Amino acid sequence: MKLMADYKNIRDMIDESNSILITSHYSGDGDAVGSQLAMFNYLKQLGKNVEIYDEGEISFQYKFLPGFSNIKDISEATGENKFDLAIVLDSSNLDRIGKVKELLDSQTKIINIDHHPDDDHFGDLNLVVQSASSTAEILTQMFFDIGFEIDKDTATVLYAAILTDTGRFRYESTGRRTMELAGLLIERGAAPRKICDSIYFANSPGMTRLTGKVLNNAEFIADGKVCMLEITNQLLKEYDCNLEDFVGMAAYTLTTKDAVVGALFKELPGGKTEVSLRSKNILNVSNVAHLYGGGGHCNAAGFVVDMQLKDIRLKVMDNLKGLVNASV
Ligand SMILES: [Mn+2]
Repeated sequence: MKLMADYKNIRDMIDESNSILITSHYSGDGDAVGSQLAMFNYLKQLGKNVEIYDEGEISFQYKFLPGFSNIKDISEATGENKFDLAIVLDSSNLDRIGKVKELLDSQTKIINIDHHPDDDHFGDLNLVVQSASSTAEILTQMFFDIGFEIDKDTATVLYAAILTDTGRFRYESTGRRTMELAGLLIERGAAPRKICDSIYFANSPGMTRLTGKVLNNAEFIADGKVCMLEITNQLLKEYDCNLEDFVGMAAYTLTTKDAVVGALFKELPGGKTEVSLRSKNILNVSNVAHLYGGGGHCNAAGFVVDMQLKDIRLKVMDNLKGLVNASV
């Protein structure tokens, strides 16, 4: 079986390494954070020297996760950081790990574990399972298959990662196996209510009010099939909020019955704009994200551009209209 062979090769590469780097895509999401922390626990249990370095702000939503303080920002790395092995999780290509790339040298072997359909197999070993809901699902399956004793903390971070990457067990990618593995994680101590509340029901009052403001300004086009939202710097200041607190906002673009495509525009410092795209059914928003150098999945994708919010908004509006019209 190919999976078992991959597991064995992964273990061999780990055994041959003294110093191991774990990383993921910049501005890590729940899957990135949970998968990294789970891998960290596994390698620690094997007695390895291991460090996690990431680039970019991580949402406050994940800071409650056990072991979160083990994730270091790339700015804290010194020239002395040398790694025999890098385990890159949930990142479809090496550019997406950002500046962490600078910690790799020609001697560093790379294990790539991912579930993105556009993964380009950049590793010396690639465990890419497109049918998996999340990278954490791949890891959970692996840990059970190889007999790694999953403790409560590891179960918690894996469960949180699967929960968030499936949109709370809602996306198409949620299969029977996803639920079975989540169930096994509950058996190992993951607490569904506590984890879900800590991630999704932990807004500050300012965030709740700002959410109301953003929703009040929703724009619907193409007979209500496309919904667009925006968060500007001015609004953030007014409500005393941080941009990274609004990772869940894109989901609101699809809460309306007829809306099948959504876009959330966030104003970034330095005249840049982050665009998050969402869709229902077979409408593929990753094609739109690719137009601007981004990536993602069929139903969830995104990109950052060096353009003012109002300018990129007009362009994306046309792209999304085209996407909806082509599907009629
Ligand atoms: Mn993922």
